[in-house]
Amino acid sequence: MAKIIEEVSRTFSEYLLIPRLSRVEHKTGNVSLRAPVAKYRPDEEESRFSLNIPFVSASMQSVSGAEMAIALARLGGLAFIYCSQSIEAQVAMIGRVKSHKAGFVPSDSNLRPDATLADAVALRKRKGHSTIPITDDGGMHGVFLGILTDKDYWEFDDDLSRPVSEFMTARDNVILARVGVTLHEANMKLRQCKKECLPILDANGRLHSLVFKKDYVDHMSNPDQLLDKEKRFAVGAGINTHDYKERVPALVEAGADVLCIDASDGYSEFQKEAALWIRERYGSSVAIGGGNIIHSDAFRYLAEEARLDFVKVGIGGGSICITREQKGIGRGQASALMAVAAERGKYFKETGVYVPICSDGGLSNDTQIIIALAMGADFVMMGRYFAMTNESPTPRVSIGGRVYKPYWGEGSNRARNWQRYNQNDSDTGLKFEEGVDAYVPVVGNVKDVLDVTVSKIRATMCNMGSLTVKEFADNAVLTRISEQSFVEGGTSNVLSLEKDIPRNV
Ligand code: MZP
Repeated sequence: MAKIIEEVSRTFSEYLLIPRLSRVEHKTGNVSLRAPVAKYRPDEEESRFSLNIPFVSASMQSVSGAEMAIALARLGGLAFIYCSQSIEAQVAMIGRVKSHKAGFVPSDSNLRPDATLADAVALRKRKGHSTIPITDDGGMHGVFLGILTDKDYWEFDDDLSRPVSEFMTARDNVILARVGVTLHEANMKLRQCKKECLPILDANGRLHSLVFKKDYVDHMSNPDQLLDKEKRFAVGAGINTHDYKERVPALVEAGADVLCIDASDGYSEFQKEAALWIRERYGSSVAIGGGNIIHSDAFRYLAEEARLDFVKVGIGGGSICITREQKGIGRGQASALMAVAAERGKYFKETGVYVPICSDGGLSNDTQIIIALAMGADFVMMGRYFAMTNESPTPRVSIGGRVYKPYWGEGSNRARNWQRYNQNDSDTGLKFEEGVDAYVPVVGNVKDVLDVTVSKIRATMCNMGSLTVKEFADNAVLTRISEQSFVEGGTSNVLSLEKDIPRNV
């Protein structure tokens, strides 16, 4: 006979936090939002991979492209570039993130000296780089002859058919450094010489890389940036259980730092097979997550048998998701998260291994993010939240005088990501939709919205007498609220300027 879980399935909005004693050290500036992603033994080591803020963007076509990944890594979070595209296209996006900023950047916009100014203008427009090294063969490691920037020519006045050699600053007049110089030394040279870009040459005069002042400025103004060992932005990649044997090697080669098996229901042998295959080949060099799950047995399975680094929680709660309606599977996100967090706690006591949990989907405001962290999520994955920002990969559309962006589920006919829903090999194609095609209002840049969310989390953590995300979850005392106390939490007996008073009054 079917087993019924007596406890009602609950959502985040049914809970509030009770403040704990705030001590003098509980100031927002002292709060750390670092969050582990890879499992670890807290008594002996640090997590192999941690976020500087507990946010990752969903592996979705309408959310996580290269621009989102760059914006999030700059702030300390991580994007999971979607896998519902060809391996080549996904690898190219990872490549764009990895080449975006690094201490020593291999130049991918170069020309031969006999190329024309028109070629330089076209290259600048195509790649977006205004600094173009001129090398003997036009290659990124050719013999360095000079440098051309957009300050060296006037696009609408100069004769575009002239060779770039006539406009470039020739090698003898360029400030250079040799391979072996440290990043600090290179930056100091830029400062001393009041330059924007420093070409680094090898012993044979070949171009090795470029160091930019703007990267240093960017680094200093975003101290939480999430970087890999080579000081490139960190990036995650979604994978599926169908083509991982081809996709994963290409993604790892391209520099993906974290992989996540993207499946609507992750309690499966397909997921275990994929995870173990990757682990066998790459050991612990790349962090591997999986899911999604909503109960304790599934956590055990993925942590113990599939040996995943982190586990994602949530089925059917996503803003564009209709899985609960279509298939009758799912669980209130708060109940799912608490069940998995409790099992994670037991697993930790038994083994000493802490497996991070990500709460994925259904977070529709900052309060819910805060409650998710309090209930034991180490970090949260969001789709809608990021789809609304300028950096999501979709075009802006004006509807009725307001600006929106399209946002669609991976299980919609538009995305046709059948690999996320049918994990077995024989079953291909999307037979029915589990997601919808929708619009969301545009709210601004990722930085603008995250700054506000982060400020609220820091403030709440101080109210809860906590300085780390882990302490916050350990200290959290939550209360269930009635519908009436929910109403009480809003404004009462006043006229709201936004809702109640017509604009022309
Ligand atoms: P949300 O942040 O928009 O509420 O939810 C995003 C999450 O919904 C994703 O991370 C993913 O787990 C899930 N998702 C993506 N597509 C669908 C679908 O088409 C979906 N049903 O449920």
